[in-house]
Amino acid sequence: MFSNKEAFKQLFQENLVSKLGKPMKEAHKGDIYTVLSSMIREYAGENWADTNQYFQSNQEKQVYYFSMEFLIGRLLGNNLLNLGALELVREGLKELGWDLEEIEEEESDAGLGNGGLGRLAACFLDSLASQRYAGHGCGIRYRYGLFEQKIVEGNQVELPDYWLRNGNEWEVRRPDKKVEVRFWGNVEIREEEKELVFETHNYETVTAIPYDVPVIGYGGEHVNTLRIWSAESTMDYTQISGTNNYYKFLDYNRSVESISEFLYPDDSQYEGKLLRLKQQYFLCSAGLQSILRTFEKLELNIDHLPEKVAIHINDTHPTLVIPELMRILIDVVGLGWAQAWDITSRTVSYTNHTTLSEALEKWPISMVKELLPRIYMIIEEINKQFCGMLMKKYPGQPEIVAQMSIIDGQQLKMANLAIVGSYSVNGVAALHTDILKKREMKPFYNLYPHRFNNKTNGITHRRWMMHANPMLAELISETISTGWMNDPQEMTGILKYSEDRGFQDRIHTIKQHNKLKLTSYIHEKQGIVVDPYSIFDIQVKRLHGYKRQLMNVLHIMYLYTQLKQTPSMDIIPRTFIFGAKAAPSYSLAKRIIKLINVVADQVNRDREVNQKLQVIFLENYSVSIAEKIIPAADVSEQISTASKEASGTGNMKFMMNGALTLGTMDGANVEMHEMIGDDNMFLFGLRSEQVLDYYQHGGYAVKDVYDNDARVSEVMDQLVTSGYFCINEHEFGDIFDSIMSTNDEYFVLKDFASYIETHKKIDISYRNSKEWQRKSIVNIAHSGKFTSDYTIRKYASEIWGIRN
Ligand code: 26V
Repeated sequence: MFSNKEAFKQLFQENLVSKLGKPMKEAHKGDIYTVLSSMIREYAGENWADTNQYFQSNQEKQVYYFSMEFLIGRLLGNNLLNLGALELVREGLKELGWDLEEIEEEESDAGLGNGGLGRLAACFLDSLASQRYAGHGCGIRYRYGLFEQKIVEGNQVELPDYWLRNGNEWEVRRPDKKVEVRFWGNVEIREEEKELVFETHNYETVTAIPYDVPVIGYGGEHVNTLRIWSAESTMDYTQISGTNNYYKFLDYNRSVESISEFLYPDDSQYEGKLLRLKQQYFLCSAGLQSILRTFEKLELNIDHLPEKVAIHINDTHPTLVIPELMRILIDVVGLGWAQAWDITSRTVSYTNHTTLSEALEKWPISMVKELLPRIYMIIEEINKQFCGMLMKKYPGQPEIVAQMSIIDGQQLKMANLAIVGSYSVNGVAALHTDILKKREMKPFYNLYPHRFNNKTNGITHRRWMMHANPMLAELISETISTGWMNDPQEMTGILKYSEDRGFQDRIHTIKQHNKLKLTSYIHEKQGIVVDPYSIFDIQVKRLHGYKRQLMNVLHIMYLYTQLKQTPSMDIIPRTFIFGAKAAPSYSLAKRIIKLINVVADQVNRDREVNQKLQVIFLENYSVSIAEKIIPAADVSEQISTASKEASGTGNMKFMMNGALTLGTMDGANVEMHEMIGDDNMFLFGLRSEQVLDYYQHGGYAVKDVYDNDARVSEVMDQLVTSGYFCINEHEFGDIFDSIMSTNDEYFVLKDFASYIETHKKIDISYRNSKEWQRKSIVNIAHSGKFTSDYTIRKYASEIWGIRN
């Protein structure tokens, strides 16, 4: 992009002056970041326009990926990488006296997501653009991302994450592309020329303004769009009647703008729930209107919509695209029901990301009816026709109809609506899809077997290897040349060096380098000196019961107790590292964070054990922190209760960076195991069929395990009595009870013995460095199968019908 380093330096200094009016000697890091990123964005602008022009003139089919979350993280480094300008800019800046890595730290993470589902959407955008597919993101521009986590006296405290504080260099506000979204009102039904006409009156209008972020593909030529919508009021205060209209006007503005204020507002109260529903409809309606505008430019009959547009919904949150598309086709375009339904259900496809019942969305009918009266009528009609068909198909089996109905008593079941209105339903790993077909969605699978398919998740190797672990990327390129960057499955080429001492040593050296780097980060952030030669055993992910961070910390308590009893115990020093945010209303999850911090404090201060055992809880886990942690991991903890983790994507990031997985046969771990075998990962615990069988029979007898395994009872008792830990009497009684009185819903104690034994195997295995490196190489080599490039190719050919 810049012809050479000198040209870059020259241009950069000119931009500094023209954009900020500053000479180099007065600039600070933030200025350098601002100028550099705006230059990159402007540069990408040309290819962005060309890409759009190309789509338009070729009438290319476009995919729109609707998601409430896009956890894109920082963009500067990745954009430079994809533009092929990373090294040149690094060198140029260095000569101007700046360190690129430090400049990258100036960017705030776009935390427009919560966890795996949002990060997957971001990896998909990168893979779509990098493989030159016409695929765009459609989301909400939340003013506040997921909260910023502080740990105060061991407890999680949530602060607002105002990621836009210093502006956002990557986005372009496009007021010319605004659309209107309507809420509330009442529907009037008239007959006109023997057709029913539906007209909503007394609605409230919200203006949706799009902000476009270029998604720069690898190579820099292909640039797609992430379009995020912001809610604004367009009313001026003279339009509000009555006295005090100025204050009413302010209130009104605030209520409109609140739609795009927060990601996942607290929905424990009615108001919060309503706001979430508003957000979902806002995204769906704004996104659809803008898609249809683009489609109109093709001047094709509306029948052609499914040939030119694919709409994908990332979990059920954007399911309202189905009735909204119906509404537009019927009320605006003027189609009849059957034709509208045919078009809609050939345009929309749906991914399910979880089987946890609490995450399966249901909305109170009364709320939907009031907020979206016309949409509710359409949903009712979809359901009426669907149930009518079911009754014919399953005569005398009303229980099947009841189970599959979209409207269930006073609730709207979003997954049911999503399945009925889509032509494709996919799970995110083979096991997960299997569970959907055989259990959670069985009646739907029986009805529509061809709709169901699997698409195992993947991650972008550009961010998670090339950018996060440049030394490893360099070593791979040196060894097998650079072809793997475009085709990551070529990484299997390093397999033949897995026994090569020289190669193993270099893998080891790189890991050590990354560990040292993480060590200094931890020191800088938390003031703790970590032993860089210890095993880095890492669990980073959202905090949830099923992910079993609790089992991990109970095991640490077990190890600590053992070391106190036998200080000379021979173990390889281990550093356990956690990073996790708990949902603000999930109190047990927050208590587990507290427990980890209490244990960490004591272990780290205890000079008798801290040479062998250390525990770190890293504050505010985020994409950019993940990029620092993952390349430094020796052991990747993927220890969910089998059957509960739909796929996991952290597991893949660790594998790609050479960590060995300690995991259950859950989610995509199963497929990792298929690739690399028992020898190259550490599996333990119940299998999913066993877990599901237990669930069917009311669980297992937790008391028996507690009574019969001293390792279990000893650790559990220390939650509520002062044993080796300075834990007050009953201090963690709530955690104790959460296991003992829920019959250990997540099988923490049932799997505990097997977890301990497997940790011992890790200790033994790590002693043989040659063997460890060999395993690590095998993991890296096979990680190409788990790239989002591969996954996206499958979506493209098997679901969306698009070519690159
Ligand atoms: C649920 C909720 C519940 C209330 C608070 C906000 C919120 C936000 C999202 C969700 C749905 C969570 C679904 C999800 O993130 N699933 C994860 O998706 C990953 C990508 O497919 C997958 O790797 C993980 O295994 C799966 O847990």
